[in-house]
Amino acid sequence: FDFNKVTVLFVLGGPGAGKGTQCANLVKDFDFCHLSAGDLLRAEQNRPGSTYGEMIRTYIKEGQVVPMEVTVKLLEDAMRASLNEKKTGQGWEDGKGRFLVDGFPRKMDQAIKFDEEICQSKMVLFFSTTEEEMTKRLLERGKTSGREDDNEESVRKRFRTYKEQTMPVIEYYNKTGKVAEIDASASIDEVHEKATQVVAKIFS
Ligand code: UP5
Ligand code: MG
Repeated sequence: FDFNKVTVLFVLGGPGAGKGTQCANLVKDFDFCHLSAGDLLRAEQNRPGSTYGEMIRTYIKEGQVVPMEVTVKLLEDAMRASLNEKKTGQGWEDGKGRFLVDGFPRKMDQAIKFDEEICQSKMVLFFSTTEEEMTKRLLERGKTSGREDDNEESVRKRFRTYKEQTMPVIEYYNKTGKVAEIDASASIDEVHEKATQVVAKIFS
Protein backbone atom coordinates (compact mmCIF):
# COMPACT_ATOMS: atom_id res chain seq x y z
CA PHE A 1 0.00 0.00 0.00
CA ASP A 2 0.99 3.50 -0.68
CA PHE A 3 0.69 5.29 2.60
CA ASN A 4 1.20 8.56 0.76
CA LYS A 5 -2.33 8.16 -0.46
CA VAL A 6 -3.94 7.86 2.92
CA THR A 7 -5.11 10.70 5.13
CA VAL A 8 -4.52 10.11 8.82
CA LEU A 9 -5.90 12.30 11.57
CA PHE A 10 -4.72 11.62 15.11
CA VAL A 11 -7.36 12.15 17.77
CA LEU A 12 -6.00 13.00 21.19
CA GLY A 13 -7.28 14.29 24.51
CA GLY A 14 -7.38 13.08 28.09
CA PRO A 15 -9.13 9.93 29.28
CA GLY A 16 -12.88 10.42 28.90
CA ALA A 17 -12.57 13.65 26.90
CA GLY A 18 -14.93 12.18 24.30
CA LYS A 19 -12.52 10.98 21.59
CA GLY A 20 -14.42 7.79 20.80
CA THR A 21 -17.81 9.50 20.85
CA GLN A 22 -16.68 12.25 18.49
CA CYS A 23 -14.92 9.85 16.13
CA ALA A 24 -18.08 7.77 15.81
CA ASN A 25 -19.90 10.90 14.67
CA LEU A 26 -17.16 12.10 12.30
CA VAL A 27 -17.19 8.73 10.55
CA LYS A 28 -20.71 9.43 9.35
CA ASP A 29 -19.86 12.86 7.95
CA PHE A 30 -16.56 12.12 6.25
CA ASP A 31 -16.42 8.38 5.56
CA PHE A 32 -13.48 7.79 7.85
CA CYS A 33 -12.33 4.43 9.10
CA HIS A 34 -12.19 4.86 12.89
CA LEU A 35 -9.39 2.99 14.62
CA SER A 36 -9.19 3.30 18.39
CA ALA A 37 -5.80 2.11 19.64
CA GLY A 38 -7.40 1.29 23.00
CA ASP A 39 -10.14 -0.78 21.36
CA LEU A 40 -7.59 -2.65 19.25
CA LEU A 41 -5.54 -3.40 22.37
CA ARG A 42 -8.64 -4.61 24.27
CA ALA A 43 -9.57 -6.86 21.33
CA GLU A 44 -6.03 -8.28 21.25
CA GLN A 45 -6.16 -8.78 25.01
CA ASN A 46 -9.28 -10.94 24.60
CA ARG A 47 -8.16 -12.80 21.49
CA PRO A 48 -7.68 -16.47 22.35
CA GLY A 49 -4.06 -17.44 21.88
CA SER A 50 -2.67 -13.91 22.00
CA THR A 51 0.83 -13.76 23.38
CA TYR A 52 0.22 -10.27 24.68
CA GLY A 53 -3.13 -10.68 26.47
CA GLU A 54 -1.91 -10.63 30.06
CA MET A 55 0.65 -7.93 29.37
CA ILE A 56 -1.96 -5.66 27.81
CA ARG A 57 -4.39 -6.24 30.69
CA THR A 58 -1.77 -5.17 33.23
CA TYR A 59 -0.72 -2.06 31.32
CA ILE A 60 -4.31 -0.90 30.79
CA LYS A 61 -5.30 -1.43 34.41
CA GLU A 62 -2.22 0.51 35.53
CA GLY A 63 -2.90 3.26 33.00
CA GLN A 64 0.49 2.69 31.41
CA VAL A 65 1.32 2.88 27.70
CA VAL A 66 1.70 -0.60 26.17
CA PRO A 67 5.08 -1.04 24.40
CA MET A 68 4.76 0.68 21.06
CA GLU A 69 5.64 -2.28 18.84
CA VAL A 70 2.40 -4.02 19.82
CA THR A 71 0.15 -1.02 19.21
CA VAL A 72 1.78 0.15 15.99
CA LYS A 73 1.49 -3.36 14.54
CA LEU A 74 -2.20 -3.59 15.47
CA LEU A 75 -2.86 -0.22 13.87
CA GLU A 76 -0.92 -1.01 10.72
CA ASP A 77 -2.73 -4.35 10.31
CA ALA A 78 -6.10 -2.68 10.81
CA MET A 79 -5.26 0.02 8.26
CA ARG A 80 -4.20 -2.57 5.71
CA ALA A 81 -7.31 -4.63 6.32
CA SER A 82 -9.47 -1.60 5.79
CA LEU A 83 -7.70 -0.64 2.57
CA ASN A 84 -7.97 -4.27 1.42
CA GLU A 85 -11.71 -4.19 1.70
CA LYS A 86 -11.46 -1.88 -1.27
CA LYS A 87 -14.15 0.17 0.24
CA THR A 88 -15.50 2.62 -2.27
CA GLY A 89 -17.03 5.95 -1.59
CA GLN A 90 -15.96 9.45 -0.85
CA GLY A 91 -12.21 9.53 -0.45
CA TRP A 92 -11.55 5.79 -0.88
CA GLU A 93 -10.77 5.45 -4.58
CA ASP A 94 -7.49 4.00 -5.88
CA GLY A 95 -6.09 2.79 -2.60
CA LYS A 96 -6.80 6.06 -0.87
CA GLY A 97 -8.27 5.99 2.58
CA ARG A 98 -9.19 8.21 5.49
CA PHE A 99 -8.36 7.20 9.02
CA LEU A 100 -9.17 8.57 12.42
CA VAL A 101 -6.53 7.15 14.72
CA ASP A 102 -8.05 7.59 18.16
CA GLY A 103 -6.04 7.67 21.39
CA PHE A 104 -2.69 7.41 19.62
CA PRO A 105 0.17 8.37 19.72
CA ARG A 106 0.20 8.81 23.47
CA LYS A 107 3.96 8.72 23.94
CA MET A 108 6.80 10.33 21.95
CA ASP A 109 8.39 7.07 20.82
CA GLN A 110 5.11 5.93 19.22
CA ALA A 111 4.69 9.26 17.46
CA ILE A 112 8.12 9.08 15.87
CA LYS A 113 7.81 5.43 14.89
CA PHE A 114 4.42 5.93 13.25
CA ASP A 115 5.48 9.10 11.43
CA GLU A 116 8.64 7.45 10.12
CA GLU A 117 7.42 3.94 9.36
CA ILE A 118 3.70 4.21 8.57
CA CYS A 119 2.79 7.73 7.56
CA GLN A 120 2.63 11.32 8.68
CA SER A 121 -0.63 12.60 10.08
CA LYS A 122 -2.42 15.42 8.35
CA MET A 123 -3.82 16.88 11.54
CA VAL A 124 -4.20 16.28 15.27
CA LEU A 125 -7.65 16.81 16.74
CA PHE A 126 -7.17 17.64 20.40
CA PHE A 127 -10.29 17.40 22.54
CA SER A 128 -9.68 19.25 25.77
CA THR A 129 -11.69 19.64 28.93
CA THR A 130 -11.12 19.70 32.67
CA GLU A 131 -9.92 16.75 34.70
CA GLU A 132 -13.02 17.14 36.85
CA GLU A 133 -15.31 16.73 33.85
CA MET A 134 -13.35 13.76 32.51
CA THR A 135 -13.39 12.03 35.89
CA LYS A 136 -17.14 12.52 36.17
CA ARG A 137 -17.69 11.00 32.70
CA LEU A 138 -15.41 8.03 33.32
CA LEU A 139 -16.83 7.10 36.71
CA GLU A 140 -20.35 7.40 35.33
CA ARG A 141 -19.44 5.18 32.38
CA GLY A 142 -17.67 2.78 34.75
CA LYS A 143 -21.01 1.78 36.27
CA THR A 144 -21.84 -0.15 33.11
CA SER A 145 -18.79 -0.22 30.79
CA GLY A 146 -17.05 -3.24 32.23
CA ARG A 147 -13.75 -1.52 31.42
CA GLU A 148 -11.16 -2.56 33.95
CA ASP A 149 -9.69 0.94 34.00
CA ASP A 150 -12.91 2.88 34.70
CA ASN A 151 -12.37 2.98 38.46
CA GLU A 152 -10.98 5.74 40.66
CA GLU A 153 -7.54 4.27 41.08
CA SER A 154 -6.97 3.49 37.39
CA VAL A 155 -8.42 6.84 36.34
CA ARG A 156 -5.89 8.61 38.59
CA LYS A 157 -3.07 6.64 36.97
CA ARG A 158 -4.40 7.34 33.46
CA PHE A 159 -4.35 11.07 34.16
CA ARG A 160 -0.79 10.91 35.40
CA THR A 161 0.36 9.08 32.27
CA TYR A 162 -1.59 11.52 30.12
CA LYS A 163 0.12 14.52 31.69
CA GLU A 164 3.61 13.05 31.75
CA GLN A 165 3.69 11.26 28.40
CA THR A 166 0.85 12.37 26.11
CA MET A 167 0.89 16.13 26.70
CA PRO A 168 4.47 16.31 25.34
CA VAL A 169 3.25 14.61 22.14
CA ILE A 170 0.53 17.24 21.74
CA GLU A 171 3.08 20.00 22.35
CA TYR A 172 5.40 18.43 19.79
CA TYR A 173 2.73 18.45 17.07
CA ASN A 174 1.60 21.88 18.14
CA LYS A 175 5.01 23.21 17.15
CA THR A 176 4.46 21.84 13.64
CA GLY A 177 1.10 23.64 13.44
CA LYS A 178 -0.89 20.41 13.12
CA VAL A 179 -2.98 20.66 16.28
CA ALA A 180 -6.58 21.83 16.24
CA GLU A 181 -7.78 22.18 19.83
CA ILE A 182 -11.48 21.71 20.36
CA ASP A 183 -13.20 22.49 23.65
CA ALA A 184 -14.84 19.22 24.62
CA SER A 185 -16.71 20.55 27.67
CA ALA A 186 -19.94 21.28 25.86
CA SER A 187 -22.65 18.83 24.85
CA ILE A 188 -21.83 15.99 22.45
CA ASP A 189 -23.71 17.77 19.63
CA GLU A 190 -21.99 21.09 20.19
CA VAL A 191 -18.55 19.49 20.24
CA HIS A 192 -19.45 17.55 17.12
CA GLU A 193 -20.37 20.72 15.31
CA LYS A 194 -17.01 22.31 16.09
CA ALA A 195 -15.13 19.17 15.12
CA THR A 196 -16.99 18.99 11.80
CA GLN A 197 -16.00 22.56 10.97
CA VAL A 198 -12.35 21.83 11.68
CA VAL A 199 -12.24 18.61 9.65
CA ALA A 200 -14.22 20.06 6.75
CA LYS A 201 -11.37 22.50 6.12
CA ILE A 202 -8.93 19.76 5.11
CA PHE A 203 -11.34 18.15 2.66
CA SER A 204 -12.59 21.31 1.02
N1 UP5 B 1 -19.22 11.76 26.91
C1 UP5 B 1 -18.47 11.96 25.80
N2 UP5 B 1 -18.59 13.22 25.37
C2 UP5 B 1 -19.42 13.85 26.25
C3 UP5 B 1 -19.92 15.20 26.33
N3 UP5 B 1 -19.59 16.15 25.44
N4 UP5 B 1 -20.73 15.51 27.37
C4 UP5 B 1 -21.07 14.55 28.28
N5 UP5 B 1 -20.64 13.26 28.25
C5 UP5 B 1 -19.82 12.92 27.23
O1 UP5 B 1 -16.45 9.22 26.35
C6 UP5 B 1 -16.31 8.88 27.73
C7 UP5 B 1 -17.68 8.99 28.41
O2 UP5 B 1 -18.11 10.35 28.39
C8 UP5 B 1 -18.78 8.22 27.66
O3 UP5 B 1 -19.64 7.66 28.60
C9 UP5 B 1 -19.47 9.28 26.82
O4 UP5 B 1 -20.82 8.97 26.58
C10 UP5 B 1 -19.33 10.51 27.69
P1 UP5 B 1 -15.53 8.56 25.23
O5 UP5 B 1 -16.00 9.07 23.93
O6 UP5 B 1 -15.44 7.11 25.45
O7 UP5 B 1 -14.15 9.26 25.60
P2 UP5 B 1 -12.67 8.83 25.23
O8 UP5 B 1 -11.88 10.08 25.17
O9 UP5 B 1 -12.66 7.94 24.05
O10 UP5 B 1 -12.31 8.04 26.56
P3 UP5 B 1 -11.46 6.73 26.78
O11 UP5 B 1 -11.82 6.21 28.12
O12 UP5 B 1 -11.59 5.80 25.64
O13 UP5 B 1 -10.03 7.38 26.81
P4 UP5 B 1 -8.62 6.79 27.06
O14 UP5 B 1 -7.75 7.61 26.22
O15 UP5 B 1 -8.30 6.72 28.48
O16 UP5 B 1 -8.78 5.27 26.60
P5 UP5 B 1 -8.19 4.41 25.42
O17 UP5 B 1 -9.13 3.34 25.12
O18 UP5 B 1 -7.74 5.29 24.33
O19 UP5 B 1 -6.89 3.79 26.10
C11 UP5 B 1 -7.03 2.92 27.20
C12 UP5 B 1 -5.69 2.40 27.63
O20 UP5 B 1 -5.12 1.65 26.58
C13 UP5 B 1 -4.63 3.45 27.97
O21 UP5 B 1 -4.78 3.95 29.27
C14 UP5 B 1 -3.36 2.63 27.78
O22 UP5 B 1 -3.15 1.81 28.89
C15 UP5 B 1 -3.71 1.77 26.59
N6 UP5 B 1 -3.22 2.35 25.32
C16 UP5 B 1 -1.88 2.19 25.01
O23 UP5 B 1 -1.12 1.59 25.77
N7 UP5 B 1 -1.41 2.69 23.84
C17 UP5 B 1 -2.20 3.37 22.96
O24 UP5 B 1 -1.69 3.80 21.91
C18 UP5 B 1 -3.57 3.54 23.28
C19 UP5 B 1 -4.05 3.02 24.47
MG1 MG C 1 -11.97 5.96 23.67
